[in-house]
Amino acid sequence: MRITALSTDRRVDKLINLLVKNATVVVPGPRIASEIGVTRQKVFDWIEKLRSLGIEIHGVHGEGYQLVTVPDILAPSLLRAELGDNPIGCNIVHFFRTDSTNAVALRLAAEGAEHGTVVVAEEQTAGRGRLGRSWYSEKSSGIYASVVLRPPLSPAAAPVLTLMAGLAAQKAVSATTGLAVDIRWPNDLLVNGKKVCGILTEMSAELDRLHAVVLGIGMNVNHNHMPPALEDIATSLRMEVHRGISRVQLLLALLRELERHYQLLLDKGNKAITERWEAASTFAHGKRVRVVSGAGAAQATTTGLDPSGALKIIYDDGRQEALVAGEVVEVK
Ligand code: BT5
Repeated sequence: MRITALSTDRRVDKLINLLVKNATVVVPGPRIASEIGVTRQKVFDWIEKLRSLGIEIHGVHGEGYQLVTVPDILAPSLLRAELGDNPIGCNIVHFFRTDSTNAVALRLAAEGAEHGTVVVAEEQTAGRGRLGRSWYSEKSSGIYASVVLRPPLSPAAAPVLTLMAGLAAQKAVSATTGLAVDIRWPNDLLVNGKKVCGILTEMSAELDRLHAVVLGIGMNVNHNHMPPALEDIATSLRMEVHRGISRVQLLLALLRELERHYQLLLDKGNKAITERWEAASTFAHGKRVRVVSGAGAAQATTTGLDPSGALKIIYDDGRQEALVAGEVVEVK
């Protein structure tokens, strides 16, 4: 696979790894330069780049560099070491900045990227949501990750894969933060009624087979506040728990939960996912919702998932429907 030219230079990853491994000492600049095979000037430039992402690196004049705190950067070397043989995360492509990790992952998938390849970015300039909407992707504050899956399943399995991702994300966030996390169908994570995570599933498929599915996951982690346009509907984990959360630990938890739930789906089938989803979301049963569709908006009550992952609802006028895609908003 050809890794896209703009992804982070592997030598920057080596630099981070070297500093982390020698965190208690000052590492001489010339030693860093020779170990990673670049000039001292380049080392200096990269150190500045890492500092611009909020990583505290102490420079001791004439001696070298030392990390002040454990860096919270989604560097492949820091992540890979913790993931063992899990297929999800077998290959991690990192960007300081990219347009959209989903766009990159779809390109890599078309070039043959293997199952489990993960694309992560510290910042997105064109993060996207569903239906052409955008995803606010502040630098170094969130997790912007896209996972390439190659499921031995038909395109009909796509909705359940999406629910599977929401479930995995919910488990990762609640285990890492201790927060109560709800899932709004199909897969927005809500904390105290506000969105902390959105998931965008995109795919390439033939009639009978999924070639590749890209699960794009955006999480608001360490934002101190949300922009005015989003503050009524969105929040970050830090804003809810009043402390910083390690993005590295949260992403590791997410990738492990994705692996676990993906295996569950393959081994036990849709029901294992839809049952767990129904238990994990207050939106599954008896929720009063407004259903927004091309035809307009109408009020309904939810009555569970059908085996394909569609949300069953009964409209106030008695009509019943199973929603395959679309949007529901809680009516209070
Ligand atoms: C989503 O769309 O919720 C899917 C978002 C997926 C983002 C990830 S980041 C990594 C990967 N690469 C990408 O380019 N995308 C994926 P949707 O359900 O359409 O929600 C979008 C709506 O959520 C927007 O119209 C805003 O109202 C709101 N929104 C935008 N940014 C937000 C944020 N950071 N936090 C919470 N809500 C946000």
